[in-house]
Amino acid sequence: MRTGHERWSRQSRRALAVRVDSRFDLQVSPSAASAKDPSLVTMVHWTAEEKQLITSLWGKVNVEECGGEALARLLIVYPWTQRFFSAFGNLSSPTAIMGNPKVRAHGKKVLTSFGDAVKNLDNIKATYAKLSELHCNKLHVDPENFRLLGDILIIVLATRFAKEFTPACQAAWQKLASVVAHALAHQYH
Ligand code: HEG
Repeated sequence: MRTGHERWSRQSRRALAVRVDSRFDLQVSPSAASAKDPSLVTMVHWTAEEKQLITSLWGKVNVEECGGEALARLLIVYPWTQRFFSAFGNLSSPTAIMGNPKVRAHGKKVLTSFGDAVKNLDNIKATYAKLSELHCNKLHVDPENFRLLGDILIIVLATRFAKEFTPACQAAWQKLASVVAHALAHQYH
């Protein structure tokens, strides 16, 4: 009889393999076929299970609480990201950041926008075309920060929804975060 831990590690190794595969898929360079149809370069396939895992968890997410927490944690753990938010007032300590209403409001905005990906899983690149342009050309946000925020969001969700956050759910969300980061980085050259 396998222990719970062993079972979990087996599942999580499988989940990790899926995650690595999906990242690999996203990084394919343009081939002859995709040169004819550029949309093929970033075409992402979602299984019915992945879609279900993503949408059912999303239905429970409070965008203000989770978005506020994710953005606050980004600003705390990776303090260089604070430079984009100099107009947000007091960011002088973790407590100040966690209690800053502008951080919370912006986190809500960001996570609400993340919800557009959930609603448009088959069309994420087009969904973020304008935002990518904004983050690239106007805000000059390093795209690495999209990946960092995605990872933090997964930690927030995994902590708040510990029961539902199975390895398969984790893998589906990791893939989604990766696709969103990729779509937002699309306008960068
Ligand atoms: Mg960005 C504005 C979404 C990551 C820095 N971000 C916005 C807006 C949206 C958005 C919807 C408002 C756009 C508008 O006013 O038209 N951001 C968004 C998503 C993600 C993301 C979906 C990643 C999942 N943003 C992100 C990161 C940083 C950042 C990682 C910086 C570390 N965003 C940023 C800044 C603004 C926005 C500085 C403008 C804030 C303002 O001045 O109101």
